[in-house]
Parts: sequence; C-alpha cells; structure tokens
Amino acid sequence: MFTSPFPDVEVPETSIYDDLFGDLSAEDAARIALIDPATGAETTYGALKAQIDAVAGALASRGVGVGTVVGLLCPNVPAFATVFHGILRAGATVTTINSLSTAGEIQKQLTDAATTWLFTVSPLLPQAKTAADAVGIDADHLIVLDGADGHPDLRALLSEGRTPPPVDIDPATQVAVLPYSSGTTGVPKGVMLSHRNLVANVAQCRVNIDLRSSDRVLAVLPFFHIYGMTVLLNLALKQRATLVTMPKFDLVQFLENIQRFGCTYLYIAPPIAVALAKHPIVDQYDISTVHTVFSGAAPLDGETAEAAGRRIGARMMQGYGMSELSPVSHAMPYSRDDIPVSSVGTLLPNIVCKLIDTETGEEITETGPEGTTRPGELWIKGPNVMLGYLGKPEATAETLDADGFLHTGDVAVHHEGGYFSIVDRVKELIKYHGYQIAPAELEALLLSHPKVLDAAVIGVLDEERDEIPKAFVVAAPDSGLTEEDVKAFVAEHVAPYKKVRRVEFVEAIPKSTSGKILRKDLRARESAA
Ligand code: 4UW
Repeated sequence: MFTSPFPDVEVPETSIYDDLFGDLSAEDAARIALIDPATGAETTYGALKAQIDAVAGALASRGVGVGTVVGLLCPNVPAFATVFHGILRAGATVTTINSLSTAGEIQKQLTDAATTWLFTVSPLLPQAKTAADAVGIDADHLIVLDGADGHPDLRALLSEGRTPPPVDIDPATQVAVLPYSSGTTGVPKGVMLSHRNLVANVAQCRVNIDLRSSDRVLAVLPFFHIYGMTVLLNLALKQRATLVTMPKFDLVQFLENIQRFGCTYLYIAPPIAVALAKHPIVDQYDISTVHTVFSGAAPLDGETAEAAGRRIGARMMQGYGMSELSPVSHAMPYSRDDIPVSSVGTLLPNIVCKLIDTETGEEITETGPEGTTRPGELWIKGPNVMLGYLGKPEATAETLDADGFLHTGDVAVHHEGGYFSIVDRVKELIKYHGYQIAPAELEALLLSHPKVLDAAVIGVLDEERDEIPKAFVVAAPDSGLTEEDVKAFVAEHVAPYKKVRRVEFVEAIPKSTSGKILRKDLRARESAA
C-alpha cells in the first residue's frame, strides 16, 4: 500500500457552506470572489454569502430542503456560485448538468436523480423546458436566472430577502451533489458525494497548493464538472481568491481575460496546454501575470506541457482526479520541483492507494531496477471517496470494495520519489477534451437506429493524439447505411463532444460467451491497422 507524504489533515465536521463561509471575516468579506468578464461586474465574498443565504431562504420557503434534488444547468457565470451554494445551504442536493446536453440527455438525468426543481439560464431554456415538461417540472419550479416570461428568476428570489432556517444535516451521510459519471462501465450514473466528501477534498487540496487570496483564477473549466466544482469553485473560494468566470472556452477570449484581469492561476485540461505551447496567437497577449498552470482530466504530454511552461513563463503542474473521488487524489506538490510534469504527483493527505495487477489481481509492491513499479490498476481509499452511485447498489459494489477502496479503472505506476504516472485505462470510459463519453450510451443509441444490427464504441487517438469515439457498426444487409448517416444520427441525439468521429463497418462485433463486447479485441484490431 502507498501512503501520502503529507501528514493527515483534519476534516472539519461541517457542511460545505459552513466550511467555506462559516467564518467569513470582515476583511475577507470585502475581497472580490467573482468577476464576470461579460459585464465587468464584481461580487465580493460578503455579497456572495448574502446572496447564497437569500437563495437558500427563498428555496426553503417553497419547501426545498433535505431530500429535495435540484438540477443546475448553467455555464460558468457568477450566479452559478450563488445558486449552487444556495441549494446546499437550504439542505437540498444539487445535480449539476453539462450545459452542452441535449433535451433528451437533460431529461434522463432529471429522471434518474428524481429532480423536482431546475435552475437554468435563458439561452438554455428551450432544452431545459422540453426536459422539464417531460418529467413534470412546472414552470414555477423552473427558475431562469436571468429571467424569462412565466418563470421565477434570480432577482425575484434575492429580492425576497429571506433568512434561511438552520438545517440539521449529517455531513458524512447527507448527499450534497450528484454529478454524473459512467465510472468504469455502463451509462452515466449519479455519483453521491456527501458534504464531508466535498469538505475533505478542499482540505486535502489546500495542503498541496500555493493558491492565495491575492490570486486571480481563470474559471474556464466548467463548474458543473467535478474538477471545476471542487478545485475551481470551492477551493478558490476557501482560499478567498478571485474567480474570473468564462462560460465557454475560446482561445482569444481566454487570453484576453488573462491579460485584462491579470489572472495568475490557470486550471486547464490538456488541449489548452497544446494551444499554450503551439498557437501563434499566444504571443500577441501579455499573460505574464500567470505563475501556475494546473492540468488534469486527461493525459498530459510532458513535452507539450514543458513547452507551454517555457513559453508563458509559468510553472506547469498536473493532478489526477475522478468524479467518484470528489475528485482529487493525486497532484504535484508545489513544494517540490523534482517531479516531472508528465506524472500526476503524489497522494494528497488522508489517502492511501494500491496498485493491482490487472491479470492476476495481486497487489504490486516491488519496485523495478529503474525505480518504478510495474503498472497496475489504481485503487484509492480516503475521506473523498464517494458514498456510492445513486440507486445502483450493484454498480457501487463493483467499484467500491468492502475495504473502502475505489477501483478507478486507471492504470498507474509508482516512482521511487513517491509520485505516480497514469499509463493506461482499463475501463470503458472515453475522454474527449476532458469530457466523459460513455461507450455504452453511444452503443445503446446506435442500436436504436433501424439499420444498425449491432455496434460497439471505443476510444481511438486522432492525428493530434486526442482521444475520440470510434463506432464499429454492423449494418443491416443491403441497408445502404453510410458513415455519414451514422455520424449524423448520433450527432442529432447527443451533446457535440460525444459525437462519433469515426465509423467502421464490420461483419460482427467481437463478444465473450456471456455477450460482453470484447473491447480489447477491438483495440488490438485498431492498433494493428
Ligand atoms: N491523467 C490521465 C490525468 C487525469 C486522467 C483524470 O470526469 P472524471 O470523473 O473526473 C475528472 C477529474 C479531473 C481532475 C480533477 C481535479 C484535479 O485537480 C485534476 O487535476 C488538476 C483533475 O476528469 O474523469 C475521471 C477520469 O479522467 C481521467 C482518468 O481516466 C479518470 O478516471 N483522468 N485526470 N491527469 N487521465
């Protein structure tokens, strides 16, 4: 078993609201928590806390509290923070929804999470409303933050000026958030993260970072995804730093915002590192204020990261996380400069992990002559490990063992210096630009096409070494089904990042005797091609 180089930290036994805002000093209340580049509007910590309380009060007066699940379909704008923490302060559970989702995808999540209230913004109202109508969420339970006819809006909730009643929750068992993740297999599932999970991961991350109240963090990674939720939103708020929100990624706006607001700290996914290393336009901006760039959510190429760091004169770091881990388990410690950026760093405090041989199931303990272990599946235990998947005891039991270890489905090695590298993935999951794609979801969709007899989806690397979904399709005889037909059909039903980007027609899908798709065989076929 591997242990963290850090001594354990204390995990406060409180709600995430109390952890972040319970002891807000007058000095911190005057600091700027959020900046909206679209309007230049600044929100202080004091104003943010007051708004969160008002939202919680308004929701509580409508009966929202412990046991209510509230959907949040909203890009990164300052109001996300208000509503997210307002819902939690009221004692309810938030299920965050990818803002690129189609109406069908939203509906699935609302149904699975038994959501009875939904917050959104007017540009996303058409798909939000279609989904809300389908699950029976009335117009007065569909709150449109910036306002829309027939719906409550944020200004109205805030203007009620209510004080929320105290809520009695057990931080260890009360589900705070329900982000969706496919885990190691199957379709997206609600990941039950408790208040304690969220509070713990903030406390664990704090040990390891150099993020201060003087920092300005560019929040371009989405808050609805666990990386943005914990590391951008909650961690930056805990540190009393300033978040500059960006609703979507655009390289020019990204650079402009860094220059305009003097951002110092960037959290990115690997494609942004590629742009920082290679795109000519980067030279046209003064982004010299940036001192640290953290990448995660997908494999980062070490050379690209080093080139990006040299070019912009910033320290490049990498972390590893997973929704089921709230999310961070590994990160580069800022206090060490001997760890290569191609690795994911050391274990955070309060975490232990094992590497398990994927063939034999044995724990790997020996270090090889080069100072590195053999690769093994990473199993993780700590206070940030999820409670389980909502309503899916079998999927939970497959992922979370009786000893409390979460089986990540990622393959890692341990190096002598106490740090780890992620070298492979044994789960089905595909990561496109850091976003999750569940092959099982695309396979089920493909099978619903009348001309598709069978289908399987795996991740392959494109020319830029980006992982993309490729579909193997068995077409009905003489159906005339084309690659373009398949791509268009999928594109019509799913968020753009989930599009099938390659199609190959095959005679049959390789399957085990029990009918499971042999993805290994498809991968082998792919690498032989
Ligand atoms: N290298 C290789 C990596 C890496 C990786 C993740 O969508 P989820 O469930 O969650 C995430 C969370 C990422 C994250 C959170 C906090 C943080 O500090 C950080 O680094 C700065 C990253 O993506 O997907 C989880 C899956 O994504 C892959 C891996 O397969 C994991 O199981 N993944 N980080 N550095 N692969």
